Amino acid sequence: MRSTSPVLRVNLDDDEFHTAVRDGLRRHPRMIPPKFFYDARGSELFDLICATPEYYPTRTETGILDEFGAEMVERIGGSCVLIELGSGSATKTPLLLRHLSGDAAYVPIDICEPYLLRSTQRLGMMFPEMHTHPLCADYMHLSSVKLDGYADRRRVIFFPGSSIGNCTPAEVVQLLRHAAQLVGANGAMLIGVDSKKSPDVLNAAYNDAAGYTAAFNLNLLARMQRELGAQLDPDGFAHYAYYNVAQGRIEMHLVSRKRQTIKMQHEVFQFDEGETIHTENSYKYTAQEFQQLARLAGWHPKMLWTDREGWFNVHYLSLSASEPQHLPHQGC
Ligand code: AVI
Repeated sequence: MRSTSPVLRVNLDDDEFHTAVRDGLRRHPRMIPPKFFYDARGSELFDLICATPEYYPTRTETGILDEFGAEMVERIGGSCVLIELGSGSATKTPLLLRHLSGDAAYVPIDICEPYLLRSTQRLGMMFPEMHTHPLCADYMHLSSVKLDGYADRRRVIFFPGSSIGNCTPAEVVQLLRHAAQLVGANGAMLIGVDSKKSPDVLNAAYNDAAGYTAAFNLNLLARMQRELGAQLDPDGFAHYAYYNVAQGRIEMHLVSRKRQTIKMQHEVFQFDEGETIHTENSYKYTAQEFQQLARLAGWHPKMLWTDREGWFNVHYLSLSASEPQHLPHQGC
């Protein structure tokens, strides 16, 4: 019998968007963290980005999970509690869930409640035996997330999509440390990480011809208008994304097309023409670079699955040093 718990809300601060925008616009260079892209409209636009021909990470990781999902579940154990960080529309999750045992449990964690509800319902219909416990929470504050029950089961974090790339390397280590605390000594993690590759491929992925990435970036301004009453000219800013080779990251910015102001709750922010709001970093890592960060956080890299071109890696990390290690696996 299926059991789906109601959505639990944890660690969400309703005023956080306002504080982040105000503080981010006060500083120079200006910066707003990427987690604020994901209101309902932003989440929809992100799904559209994932389906574009230029945005290779989604289809590449999906291919890896499709081909090696059974092997991955052999490593993590079929009766585990699978905790998905940033589950969103959870389109890749069935590629693992279909190999889990009937008594496995699934804990999707996402910041966007409507998305969490929708994907939980869809997965509940696909896997009627599975126990699901959705958590509406910000995984950037994972230390405040506690899981009850299933004390006898192995806890495994599933963190696909290379969302880890939106953290700085220092934040990666911190997040992986908190993830280790959440799963406990016997825990494990499957994490998707986008690789370094040709700047042409990377630049195209963040500048799709259909304009969804631009709309996703600009939606942040629309969200500021809707939720914070910000007075601004949305056409006064342009989407700008480029691969910063030295930093090994895509940077997204909103560039001011003219001299203008944004007014928000009695505060006026002056922009020069060409001045930007830095809205996202998307770091790309070689397998070795990422494994090094994982080790700093106390994890043992045990296995790696990749595609034929080596564009994307799914790492299996364990907290147990004694678990056997395997060579990289290539496919798709
Ligand atoms: C969610 N995250 C991994 C995406 C990325 O590629 O950094 C977000 C994104 N931004 C623009 N396109 C996609």
